[in-house]
Order: sequence, then structure tokens, then C-alpha cells
Amino acid sequence: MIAAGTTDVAIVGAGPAGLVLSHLLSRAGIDTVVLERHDRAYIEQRVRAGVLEHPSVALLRELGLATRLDAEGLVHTGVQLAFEGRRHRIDFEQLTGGAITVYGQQEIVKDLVAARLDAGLPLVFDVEDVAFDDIDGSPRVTYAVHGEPHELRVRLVAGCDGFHGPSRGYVRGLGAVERDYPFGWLGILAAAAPTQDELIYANHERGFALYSMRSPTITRMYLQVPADEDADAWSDDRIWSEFERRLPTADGFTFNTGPILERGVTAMRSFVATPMRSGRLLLAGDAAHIVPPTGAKGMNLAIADVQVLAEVAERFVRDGDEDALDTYTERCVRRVWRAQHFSWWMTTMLHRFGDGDEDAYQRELQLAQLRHLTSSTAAATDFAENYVGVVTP
Ligand code: RFL
Ligand code: PHB
Repeated sequence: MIAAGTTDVAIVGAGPAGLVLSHLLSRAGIDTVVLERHDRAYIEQRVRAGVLEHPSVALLRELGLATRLDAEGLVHTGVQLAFEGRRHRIDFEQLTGGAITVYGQQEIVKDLVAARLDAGLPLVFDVEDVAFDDIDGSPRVTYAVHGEPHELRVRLVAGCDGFHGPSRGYVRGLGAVERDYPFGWLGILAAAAPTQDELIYANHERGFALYSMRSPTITRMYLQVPADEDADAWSDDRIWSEFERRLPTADGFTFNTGPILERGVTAMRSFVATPMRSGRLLLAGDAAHIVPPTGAKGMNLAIADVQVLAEVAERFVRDGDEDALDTYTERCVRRVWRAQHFSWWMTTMLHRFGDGDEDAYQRELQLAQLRHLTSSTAAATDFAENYVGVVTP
């Protein structure tokens, strides 16, 4: 027996895109069911992004979902760029009037899952075999939970299932453009008190390094490593000594070490798939596009997409406005490409690309760019507007 049900919008994936969308639609009085492949503990522990743009924070506040974010999030009014042995500060507040907030993605996931379950709204974990049928007419979503088959009849499907999810495969005429990078990031979470309250992006001849944090007692740090690096090839000692080489600057910056709580290697890729909509299926977030993490844009872009998705879904579900769905891709892609450019540009400016003559030339270009960025108010303002997310795409 198939358990059959109906709802307005089936949301596949309980990452930032799917969860924020579920709250936007519930505020608009639209019924949703969220379907998530993993269990609650898994998605609440998966360590990923940490930087929220100003507009993302504003949206979470508007939705009444920022109580813990406001209490525990770390507001940063600037960021630091290190190169040639020195640190340079970019002052977001002075240049844009804005700031960013450092708050772990999994903390946002925890807050949004709790608010949804407290409101008694459906969020199904451990979902397998999600498939769609008739996405051009009356969509049906089928799936299984612990071997039990289910079917949902819906008005719209929101594919918020990340880069590896099945939704993108249902988009007719999909075209994708992408760029791979010859390196990845080894990320660690350490029980070590941050020694300062701003991020440092370091361009070093041994490779990029990033100093970040999660709380007054937890440091988050990243090292550029070869793309296919095995995290287990890095002992704790090797990790700390590599940071020791890449991060300290002549002005005396040092960091604390401590037990490494989590480690992993992330590949770096830029990817954009369009259209973001096919019939009554709309894609959002990493399901449609990914960026290398250097610009801290992925989660923020996911949140920006679903604001547009919620608007067009509301017009479609309430008023039957098909034309609204037609505008979706176009309304999202300008922002997507602004973030793509910024993320590619930061990645290119900060990483080692090889050892040969070509790289020697590129390193000089990087240093020229970094010197310009940290000495010209016009260049710094452009960077700050993009980083804080107050740029008009
Ligand atoms: P997610 O978070 O991948 O969520 C997708 C959800 O869909 C589920 N799913 C399925 N559910 C049902 N059926 C299926 N068949 C399914 N297949 C998948 C998955 O289990 C998951 O729960 O995508 P979303 O919501 O689009 O959010 C995107 C962000 O997660 C991502 O862009 C960021 O994490 C990227 N990112 C950063 N973004 C920022 O804005 N700021 C940062 O500082 C930042 N740093 C980072 C990052 C990503 C990183 N990694 C690990 C990739 C740092 C790192 C190291
Ligand atoms: C993080 O704190 O995890 C982080 C910060 C900035 C980035 C990427 C990740 O660009």
C-alpha cells in the first residue's frame, strides 16, 4: 500500500535552501512537506559554511529565526588579507555600512529544523528513492521511508537537494558550465580559542590559508592542498606546522592550537546549471550552482534563490500565475553570476596554481592585485560590497 498525500510544495532537501524556503512559504500560508535523505543528527552535525552576509541575517531576523543567531553569532565589521608577511584590514562598516556574521551552517540548520518541528509542520527524515512524475502537469513525488512507499501530489516541487541530489537531472534542456581548480581545502575545527575576532585570508608562497572561527573557544581553519588529497595523510603535527608556516605575519599574529575535532578535504569547483526551472520543478542553491568557498557565497546564494522561489511559488499557488514561474531563472542568474565572478576572482587571487614560470607570473599579478585592493579605497569598497552582499547584481 502506498501512503498517499497532497501538499502545495514538496521541498526536497533540508539544507539552508530547503529549510529557509519552508519557513518563507509557511509565513505565506502555503503548505509544504520537506523530504530529507539523512537523519536529523547527521544534518545538524555536518560542518560546512560559516559566513552569513548582511542580507541573509536580515531575512532570518524577519522570519523570527534569529534568536540564537543574534545571541551567539559573531558580528565581524571587517576582514584581513595577509600577503608578503603583513596583514591588511578591509573595514566593511566604514566602506559599506554593513557587516558579516560568523555562525555555523549547522547551527542555522538546527534552529530552522527546531522551529519547523515546534510548529508541527512536516519534515521527513531518512527519505530514500525520491522521484518525480509529470512535472509539466500535476506533479507527483514518490519516495520511501524505512522501506514504506509514499506518494505526494503537489502543485510545485522545489529541488533544494544540493549538488549531488536528483532534482537537477529532471530539468529539460539543462546546460551547465563549470570550472575545476587544481587544489582543494583541508578544513579543521579545533578546540582552540581564536586569538582575534576577524578572518584572515592568507596568500602564501606555500599555498593559501584561512583563519576563521565558530565561537570564543572553537577555531576553524583551512589549508590549500592538492585536489585529491587524503585528509588522513595529514597528522595533527603536520597540520599545525603548515599553519605555522603560512599564517604568522611580521606584526606578531599567532594562533592557538588544540585538539582537532573535525577534519575534511573539500574539492573546489565553479558550476552553473540553467534553466533553474522545468515545468513545475524549480531548483535552488547548490542543486543549481556551486562556487569555491573562498568568497563565502554558497549558503548565501542558496538563501537568495529561495527568496525569489518563495515569491514566484506564492503567485503560482495563490493566483495560478504561470508567468511568475517563467521569470524565476532570469531573476536568479544575475546574482548567481555576480557570486560566481567574485568567488572565482578571490580564489584566483589567493591560491598557488603551480610551480612553473606561468605561476611565477601569476603570483606577481596576485600581489599587484592584493596591494591595490589594500591601498585603494575604490578597490576595497568593491571587495567589501561583494563580501558583505550589498552589491546590486
Ligand atoms: P545542501 O546544504 O547541500 O543541502 C541539500 C540537502 O539535500 C539533501 N539531499 C536529499 N534529500 C532527499 N532526497 C535526496 N535524494 C537528496 N539528496 C540530497 C542533503 O542531504 C542536504 O541535506 O544545499 P543548499 O541547501 O543548497 O545549501 C548550500 C550550502 O550548503 C553550500 O553552498 C555552503 O555550505 C557552501 N559553503 C559556504 N557558503 C557560504 O555561504 N559561506 C561560507 O563560509 C561557506 N563555506 C561552504 C563553506 C562549503 C564547504 N564545503 C564543505 C563544501 C566551506 C566549506 C568547507
Ligand atoms: C568558515 O568559517 O567556514 C569559512 C569562512 C570564510 C570562507 C569559507 C569558510 O570563505
